[in-house]
Parts: sequence; C-alpha cells; structure tokens
Amino acid sequence: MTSPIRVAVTGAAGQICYNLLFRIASGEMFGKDQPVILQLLEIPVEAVQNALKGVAMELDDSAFPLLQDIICTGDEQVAFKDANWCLLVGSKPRGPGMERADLLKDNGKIFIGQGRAIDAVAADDCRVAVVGNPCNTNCMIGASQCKRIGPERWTAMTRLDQNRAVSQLAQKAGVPITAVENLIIYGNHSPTMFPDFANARINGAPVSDVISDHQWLRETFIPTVGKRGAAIIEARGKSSAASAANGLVDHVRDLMTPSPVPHSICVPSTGAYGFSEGVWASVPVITTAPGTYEVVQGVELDDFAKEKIALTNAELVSERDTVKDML
Ligand code: NAX
Repeated sequence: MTSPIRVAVTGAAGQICYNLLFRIASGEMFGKDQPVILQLLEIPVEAVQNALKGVAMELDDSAFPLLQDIICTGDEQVAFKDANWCLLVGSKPRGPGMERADLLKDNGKIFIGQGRAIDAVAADDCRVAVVGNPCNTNCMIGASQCKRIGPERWTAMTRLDQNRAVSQLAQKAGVPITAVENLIIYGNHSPTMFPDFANARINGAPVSDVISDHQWLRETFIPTVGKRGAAIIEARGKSSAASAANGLVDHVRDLMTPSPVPHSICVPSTGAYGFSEGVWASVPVITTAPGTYEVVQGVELDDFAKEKIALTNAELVSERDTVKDML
C-alpha cells in the first residue's frame, strides 16, 4: 500500500473545512489510491477545540478507507510536523468597523507564526496553499518567514474565481462548462481581480466571437465574478464555503497532476504580465511535475487587460506596503 501523506489544515472547525476535509479524506484531492493523515489546527480555545473534535468524530463516522489518522491540535508545531501539504484556510475575519490595514496586520501575525512553524517542522517536500484572506498577502508574509520551504512552494487560491468565471461564461453562451477553456484570473483575490475573457475559448472559438454582447463582457461579467463572494453572503447570510472548498480541491489536485492545461494560481511575481516583482499575483500556470509549476509565458494582453491588471497590481503593492514591517 502507498504510504500516507500528511495534510495539515488550519481553520479546521470553520465552514470551508466542514466541506473540505471530507473531500480530502475521500480521495478527491490527492487521488483514490493515496492514503492521508489529517493534521487539524484550530485556535486553542476550549469551545473551538470541542467543535473540532466533533468534526473529527464525523470524519471517523464516514469510515473513509483512505483516512489513516486524524490529529486535532491547537499547537502549530504539532499540526505542521512532517506535513507534505499545509492548507492554510484559517484566518481572522474582518470585524465590525475594522480597517483593512488592521485586518492585514492581524492576519500578518498569524501567517508569520505559521510560516516559521512550517519552515521548522514540515516535511522537506512541503507545499503550502493559502485560502485565508487576504490570501495573496498572507501567502507573501508566510513565505517571507521561510528559508527551507522556498517561495515557489507557497501558492494562494484564485481557483474559486476561475470556476466562477467559467460558470458565468458557460451560462451566458448557453454551453456546458466543459466548452469553456483557458479562462485565467490575473491579480489579487479581491474585487480587483481580472478574469481574462479575451484569451478564453468557447468550443475552441474566441469568447468575443461567441458572446457578441461585448458590453456584457466588460461591464457585467467582470464585476459579477469580482463581487460574487458578496452576492453569496447577501443570498445565504454566510460566505461561500462549499464552492471555496471545491476551489481548493481543484487547486491542489491540478498542482499535483502534470498537464499542459493552464490554471490560475497566485505565485510570486517575477515581473511577468505587469505585476511588480515579489507580490503574489494570480497568473496562468501549467503543472510540470507533481507540486511543481511553470508560469505560462507570452499570453497576449490587450490595452483593456493591461489597464485592469495595473489596478489589481496597485492593490497588491499597497497591501505589501501596509505590511512591509512584517516581511
Ligand atoms: P470561518 O470563520 O468559518 O472559519 C475560520 C476558522 O479559522 C475559525 O474556526 C477560526 O477559529 C480559525 N482560525 C482563526 N485563526 C486561526 C489560527 N491562527 N490558526 C488556526 N485556525 C484559526 O471561515 P471560513 O468561511 O471557513 O473561511 C476561511 C477563510 O477563507 C476566510 O479568511 C475567508 O475570507 C477565506 N476565503 C477565501 C476564499 C478564496 O478564494 N481565497 C474564498 C472563500 C473564503 O471567503
């Protein structure tokens, strides 16, 4: 039997993880032949640790053949010990009246601690995916604390945004999801992100040939994708959880599966596509070996795309400026 991989997950008693953990344990993230050990981290508060135990009991009660062990802890050093993947979902939510700068700094402290713990105790082949918001900047802060686990191993999630964009295009064109290809998100996981419809294809044809309403593409599609999270909160009274968990399953699975098909992830910028060096920006990547990617080079971007990317880059740079003392 294949030896198990250790998957550390933070925020494990939260609503995204209530969807996510069961899908990891069932083999959807790492494959149906890959046993897993879940190492679950939550804040060391009795009520939250109790809630985490309840989640572990439900995982037990699902009798997943691939799930070899569950560790529940409030200690980062225990959670990240020998972890092959660290899925950083937990973060501090924005409270009433809280400024964005305070949110960035409060979360920065969490990601400094977690970055250091990962560097100290995780497995040599460890990969990290950050979901907790503001995920691009949290990822940059976590990576900045590491010497052993390099920045190329730290990614943040825009796959939910990619999936949202694909779904909007498919519905508008009246085609199945599978007809939409090469839709890539550029920039920050925030309403400034840019879903690049111009290079996407529907049944092999350029999107703007299939969807003749170009005003819809520029003025409705982009904000619909960018503000989808707020629309879900408005409708459901809670933020997106199942679709976020699904996005992370897709993010990690596609990073572990070599393929020439591009997908969107946030990686450290080397200056490509107009992003400032060193910010974590979403760009097209292909997976070249399990856990290893290359940024797709040479995608042609028109002036409209360049303008949008400049805006989302400015936001990433301003987030970095806010936390510069932490890097
Ligand atoms: P919840 O509030 O339900 O759960 C978060 C959990 O994290 C809580 O149980 C909390 O105790 C825990 N936590 C806080 N600090 C921690 C720490 N230092 N160590 C370990 N655990 C800690 O939020 P949920 O809906 O699960 O969302 C989690 C995060 O995902 C949020 O930051 C949210 O903004 C972010 N999202 C990111 C998305 C993306 O596409 N990148 C989309 C969905 C989601 O909005």
